[in-house]
Parts: sequence; structure tokens; C-alpha cells
Amino acid sequence: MRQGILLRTCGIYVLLFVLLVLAACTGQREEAPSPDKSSVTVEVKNLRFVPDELRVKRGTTVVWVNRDPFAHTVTFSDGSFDERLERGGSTTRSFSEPGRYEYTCKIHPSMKGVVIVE
Ligand SMILES: [Cu+2]
Repeated sequence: MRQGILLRTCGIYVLLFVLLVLAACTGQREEAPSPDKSSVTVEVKNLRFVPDELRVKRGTTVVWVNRDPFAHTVTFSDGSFDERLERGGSTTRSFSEPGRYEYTCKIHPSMKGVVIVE
């Protein structure tokens, strides 16, 4: 039989550990990126990319978040990037080179967007 004091001490360490892990996880949640000037969000909702035209500075990371209750893709015309967005899912891409990057959704070809990197 273990002694009560030992169990209690262990319990406190376990509790501290769980709290630390929870804090770490909360800080890195993908669906809630921290407000950061170098990160811009495009919402995918009602079969549209919002905004469908986005101007960003070089080095910006763009986050697409699917708000629709079905899947989409973010598929760039130049073939450089093709990601499926499940319901509630998100994907990110960083843009280091200036240019005009057109993209669409393979599932719904009428959905179009463009990222203009300055
Ligand atoms: Cu779509």
C-alpha cells in the first residue's frame, strides 16, 4: 500500500504537467492563428473565397479557413500548391516572391481567387 503523502505529491506533479501540456496546445491551435501582421486569413464560405483578391507584402503567410459544411480545395493555376480543405479545415502558404498567384477550387471551378504579392 502506498502512503497518502506520496500519492498526493504525485498527483500535484501530474496536475502541473497536464496544465503545462494544455497551455502548450492552446498556444498552437491551428484553427485560431494569433493576430500577426505577417499572416492574413482568407475565409472560404458560401462557395467563395473571401476576399477573392488579396494584396500582401512579400513574406506574408496566407491562411485559408473553410467555413462551409463541405470540402473545398485551394489549387493554384501554376501547379505549385494544391491542398484539400475539409469542413472546418485550414491550410497555409507563404509567399516570398512577388507576383500574381491565381487559384481555384477543383471541386467547384467557379470559385476563383488571386493573391497579389508586392
Ligand atoms: Cu469548392
